[in-house]
Amino acid sequence: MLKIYGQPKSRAFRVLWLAKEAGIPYEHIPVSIMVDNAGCKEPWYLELNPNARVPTIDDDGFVMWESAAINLYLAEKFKASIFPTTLQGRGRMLQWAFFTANDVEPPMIAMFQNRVLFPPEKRNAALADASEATLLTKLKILEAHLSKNKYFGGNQWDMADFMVASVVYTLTAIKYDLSKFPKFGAWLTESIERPAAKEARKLRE
Ligand SMILES: N[C@@H](CCC(=O)N[C@@H](CS)C(=O)NCC(=O)O)C(=O)O
Repeated sequence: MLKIYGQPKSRAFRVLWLAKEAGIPYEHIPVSIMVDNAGCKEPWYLELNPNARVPTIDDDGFVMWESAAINLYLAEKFKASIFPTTLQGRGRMLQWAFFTANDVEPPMIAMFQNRVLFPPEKRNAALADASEATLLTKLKILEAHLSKNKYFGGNQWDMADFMVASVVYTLTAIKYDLSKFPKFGAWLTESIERPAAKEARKLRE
């Protein structure tokens, strides 16, 4: 059976959501992070993921890490109904997946770390502000797309939407004000209210 490693309050959430979205049975091993003796630094875990980060999966002996790559692999392997059926659909999915990973996630996480996650004495306010400024330019691009298209996948919510939503979910977790991005805000609410997303979110409570 598929094993998913990583505590739910981490990027492992993205894989747990995908597993529920695609109806994949799995065993969850909630490897800890950012605590003394974190599981992700233990020798047995480093054998699976030398980068000492979560998530990692073990799919009947096939071990993989990097959340976006894992989700694209699992959605295709398990024939998730949201996986695009055309070459263009898959191209579009990859476009949004790479844009999200390369352009949206880094400033979002830097802002999150320096406003919320790090203890107050370790926060860098200037870095948080600069990261937010960059993030806003990327959110404008997402908003502009959704002003002309219902979804990132086109006419229906598909894996392109999943690859964006599973990352920008963090904005809802920190209750980030999205009022300047009404289309994006509405799309994100719709995304995280999907039954699979709700089930995965329960694991974080
Ligand atoms: N690009 C990686 C990033 C993984 C990552 O940074 N995970 C964090 C948790 S959200 C982690 O394991 N942190 C542990 C640490 O930094 O010690 C992915 O998407 O899987």
